[in-house]
Amino acid sequence: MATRLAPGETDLLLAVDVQNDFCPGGALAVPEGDAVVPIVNRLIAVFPHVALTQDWHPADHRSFAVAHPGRQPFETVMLYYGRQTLWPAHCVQGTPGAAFHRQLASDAAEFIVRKGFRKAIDSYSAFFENDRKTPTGLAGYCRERGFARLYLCGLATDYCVRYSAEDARRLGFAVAVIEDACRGIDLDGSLAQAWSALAGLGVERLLAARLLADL
Ligand code: VGL
Ligand code: ZN
Repeated sequence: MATRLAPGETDLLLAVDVQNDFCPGGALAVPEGDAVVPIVNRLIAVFPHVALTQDWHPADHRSFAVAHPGRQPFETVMLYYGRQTLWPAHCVQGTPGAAFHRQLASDAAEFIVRKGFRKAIDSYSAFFENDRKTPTGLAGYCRERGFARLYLCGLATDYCVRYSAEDARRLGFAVAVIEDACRGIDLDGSLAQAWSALAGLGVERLLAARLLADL
């Protein structure tokens, strides 16, 4: 039997973008996106510290295809910071699509980081915007709180979860991604690429069932 210590004072559960627009029926629905909700809730119940991210775009955000005449969602363009995938308009500030899934146990969150609120730049990672330089403040928060190990889950595995996990490793945190508490978009092999990039950075890949069973 594997033995894993129960999550403690230096462990943070970070649930990424569990929002209506990433769930079936939403503007940028991730296949089975809502299936993560009960699993994330079970994790929330056993973690003493929980933070959430919330994708939070102005209505005229530059990552939206509609801001680029003649372009379609899922095409890529060059913006000032590099290549950017164009998305259907999603998670517009204050809209129902930007709200957390109503069954998510969001009251447990000690901290909510919003990202993607600057019109000209997207932010997949919870730590840095897509220029990979502009901080969101989450790294400082985690350090001040004394978190050493971050457990990531949520949507989407191959975008916001992946980039958040990569940045967390680069910042020196121990990182685990809880695979069955995530779902991916999978554009042109992005899901397989995400898992290999994460493995290469020493990100642990866990199953919620195992984590919970070991407690
Ligand atoms: C996301 C694409 C655009 C995500 C957010 O949460 O993974 N993906 N905005
Ligand atoms: Zn977004």
